[in-house]
Amino acid sequence: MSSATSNGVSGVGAPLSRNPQLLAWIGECARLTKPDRVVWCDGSLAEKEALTREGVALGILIPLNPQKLPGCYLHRSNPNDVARVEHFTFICTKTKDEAGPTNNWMEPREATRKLGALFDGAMRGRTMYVVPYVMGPPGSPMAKIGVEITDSLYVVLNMGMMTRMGRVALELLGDSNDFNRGLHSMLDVDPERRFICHFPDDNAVWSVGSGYGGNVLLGKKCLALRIGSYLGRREGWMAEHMMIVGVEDPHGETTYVAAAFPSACGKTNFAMLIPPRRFEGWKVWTVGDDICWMRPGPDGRLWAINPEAGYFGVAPGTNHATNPTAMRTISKDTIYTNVAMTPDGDVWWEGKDGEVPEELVDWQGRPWKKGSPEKAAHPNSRFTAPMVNNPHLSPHVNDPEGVPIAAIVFGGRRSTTVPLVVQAFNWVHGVYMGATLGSETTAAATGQVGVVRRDPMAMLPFCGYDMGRYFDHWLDMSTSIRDLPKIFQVNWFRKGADGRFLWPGFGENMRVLKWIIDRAHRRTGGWETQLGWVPHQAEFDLSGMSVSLEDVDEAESIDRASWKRELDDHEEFFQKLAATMPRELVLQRELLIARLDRDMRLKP
Ligand code: OXD
Ligand code: MN
Repeated sequence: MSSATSNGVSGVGAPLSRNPQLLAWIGECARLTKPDRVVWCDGSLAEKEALTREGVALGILIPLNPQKLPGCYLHRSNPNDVARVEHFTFICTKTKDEAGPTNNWMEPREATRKLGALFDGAMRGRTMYVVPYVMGPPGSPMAKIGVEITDSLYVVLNMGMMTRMGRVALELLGDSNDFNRGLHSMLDVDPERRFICHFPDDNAVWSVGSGYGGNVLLGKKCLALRIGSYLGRREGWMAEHMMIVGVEDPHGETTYVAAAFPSACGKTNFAMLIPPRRFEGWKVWTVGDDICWMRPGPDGRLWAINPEAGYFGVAPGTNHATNPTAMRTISKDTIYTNVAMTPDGDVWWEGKDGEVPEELVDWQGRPWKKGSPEKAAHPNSRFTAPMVNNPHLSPHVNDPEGVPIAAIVFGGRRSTTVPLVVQAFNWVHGVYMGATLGSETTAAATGQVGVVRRDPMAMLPFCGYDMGRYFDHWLDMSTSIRDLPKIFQVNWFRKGADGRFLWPGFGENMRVLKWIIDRAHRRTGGWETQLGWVPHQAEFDLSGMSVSLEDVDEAESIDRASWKRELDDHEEFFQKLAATMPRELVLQRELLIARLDRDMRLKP
């Protein structure tokens, strides 16, 4: 922090930068929001400690058991504010067409007027924190700078983990005007006065009325995806909702894979996969678990960075079997949001290891007893942890050039229809697979849970412009990448007629990953089916698995009747985007229909 008094945090901070545009904008925001004091965040450890002490004193943070969880705190959000609010999220481009039919649109002047009125005096009696941050490794040609102005101490502490925050950003920025301007106020956390507005033409975001991560950590979904995707199209790169892993084989060769899954489909688990015993000598390194920025490199390959520096993961279901790496990562210096607490100051959530405790304090701070019909932790409760805690963090996570991507994977949560793994015939077909990605909805966003919704490239809530044009950008990218990554579709969630999951998932997904890598390097065969290439039994390593071959076969099966229904659904979705839908994708659908009409042999 720029200046400190006895409690270590208060005082009107002297600016940490002389950048005239930055100072002018901060002045404007202060005149509008009228805070009692302005604090510039420098990203130091002393600042983090002081803010944490203040957070505890104010009841924003509850200290957890320091023996079990050193440096960890619990935060309880307002119960009306526990997930992203897609219906209050707007793209404010000059015309509605630019935002496209899948985004909410607000005319920029109207948005400025409406939110300006809400921001007026919003920080009276509060501190305005100035949070400069870098998305991506400092010095990377792909990195971007943002400054978030916020009245939430929780946001500052989270941004400190999720980004490279503080002086580093101001030094990189220097006198440049090229930074994202993010303004956030919690207001009174009223869902009726909650808006997240993106102004892609101005590289700006205004967020009011929420304190929930996805709505208020403006570097994440707002800058890295919505504004990022818009800038990516303009500047010839890609901002994607993908995790990135490096898979090292026993000879020390590492292959990088990027994978898009809709929210809460196990992307973080996949990014932290531990290979099963059969894969001795193999290692999976996490580069990123949520967001991936990619651009063509001079060598003709597609290079990727993780713009983030931490994990904002879903807690329920995380345990030592599903994600031992995450359990280690979140064992220290972690902020938990909306999980339950045990009497001895440990955390708990549905699907954590061990016995369900007899008594807990639930996510809303109420006493909870074992057997209660209500969930103790909110289904979208989260952990925020710095990536340096990850014991399997890729040694290349800070490489300015990023890592070269050999394969791109699209996955969704589908109990029927979509097979375990399929490789696209080519880039356009792969773009079709991504464009028609569907998933059963989860608790990461407000709304109905468990219905299939089309979520192209897992970007439906995050694409900052018209979706048809976004597909076009994907198709266009193929002209600037000489060595195109191979594209795959996976589904870990297929169920049998009896409702059982057919595939064990988690670490066993390594078997699918290995096939993907072998295919990407053209080292293994496969069967050509109507949907694409699928693993040949002989080339798909299933040894040492407890699952039956019949189940695997069923998980890979293609049912023509369900595919006919699926394709009707694709058509319905494409209709919504008809105005800008690239013709290649419409033709891909027709090709698929024609292939399905033919009796192709699926397996030997
Ligand atoms: C997330 C999400 O928080 O996708 O990553 O909702
Ligand atoms: Mn996400």
